[in-house]
Amino acid sequence: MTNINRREFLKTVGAGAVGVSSVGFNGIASIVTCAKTERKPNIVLVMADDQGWGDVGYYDHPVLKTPNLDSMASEGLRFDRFYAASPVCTPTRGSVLTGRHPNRFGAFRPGYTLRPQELTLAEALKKAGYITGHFGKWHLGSIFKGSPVSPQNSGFDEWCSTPNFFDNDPIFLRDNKAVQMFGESSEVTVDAAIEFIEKHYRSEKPFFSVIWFGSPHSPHKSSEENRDLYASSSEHMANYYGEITGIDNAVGKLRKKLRELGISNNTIVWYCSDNGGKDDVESVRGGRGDKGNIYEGGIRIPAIIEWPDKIKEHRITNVPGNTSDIFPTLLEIANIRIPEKRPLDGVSLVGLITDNMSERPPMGFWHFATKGIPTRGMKMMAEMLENQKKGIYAIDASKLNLDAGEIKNNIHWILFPAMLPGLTGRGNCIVLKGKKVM
Ligand SMILES: [Ca+2]
Repeated sequence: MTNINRREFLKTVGAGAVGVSSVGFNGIASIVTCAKTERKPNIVLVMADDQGWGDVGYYDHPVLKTPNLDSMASEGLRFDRFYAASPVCTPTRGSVLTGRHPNRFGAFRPGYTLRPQELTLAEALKKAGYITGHFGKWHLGSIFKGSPVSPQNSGFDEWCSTPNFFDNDPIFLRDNKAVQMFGESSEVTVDAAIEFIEKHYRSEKPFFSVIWFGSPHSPHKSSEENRDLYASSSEHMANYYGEITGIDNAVGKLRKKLRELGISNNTIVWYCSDNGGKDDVESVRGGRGDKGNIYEGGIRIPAIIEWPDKIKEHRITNVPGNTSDIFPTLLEIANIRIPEKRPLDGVSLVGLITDNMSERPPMGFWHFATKGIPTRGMKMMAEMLENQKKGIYAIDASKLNLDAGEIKNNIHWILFPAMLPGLTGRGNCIVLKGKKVM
């Protein structure tokens, strides 16, 4: 999408936007698309980090217990063939926020960033009247205020986030300050999201909350309590399973809170992982290969949608879908138009929600043979917190305050660091002048 299209969109789409959207929806007369006067559903996206397809209790895992995910799967729509757009973190996460294949937005491996020109799901929903929040792992570029690819400049009103995966007692960035959190990593993340939900659930506006856990990504450091549940397993595996139990407890806390607040019926909770499990654990990967490989083991992931108002009976689908489909599905539900010429790679899965879809167009996956860029998020946040205690603030937000919408006018070509031989830059993109925008 060009900047002009993006800007046009951000100018024109509104809370009351109605009509048939242009994003490749399947043409089924939808019972879930919001009418002009109907309150749009709240939306919560929840994502695990490196959880293998079968690492859940509801697939009869021999050891692992996930009662809350099992309950969600038994009440909502369970996808048995859902895929990550990429077998690694960053590109998959970008696919969620853009509805596009990672090759199209140029995030080929971990540590690449979103392109500032992308139109994100948070921007689209915000423009249509949603209050938006991001919690936990970002891994789409710098999280600092003013960065063109931070949560702030990617459509999120509020965020409590960290650059990459994290363990217990994480340090998050909130209001552009490093904040020491205390507790099990996934529960801490959900607690921050619940704070956001409690603040806004009475608002006239619906909310959009993205909760991206740092578990069960290595190193596996479970809380003692969760690890003890798997005392008969090796210490390594007990830590891995314990981290998934942490996720499960956090999902349970979220679902309980939505019910307590009386908003669960009109809240969509969409759970999935970001890629398949790794081979350093006995993950149930659902096929050949593991994280990083374009085989079932690298891209097939657990996924569930819960939306009691519209998914009244539990169903299991074998129709394939992938993380690029999240964007067009939610835009159709929220009845948001996007510019017709803007290509998306995902398709709306609303037909699966309405039980009126029996197949999906073919999906493409691509292994881009290049190296990732390390994002040592925990180390960066620890250093920042230490400096902050000494009164040293590493980030001068005014120096980073680029307007992503203006980049095309001034700068004509964007390359990402790993595409330049000899450069191993981290953080935001490198910008060169003099060439035409892709
Ligand atoms: Ca991952």
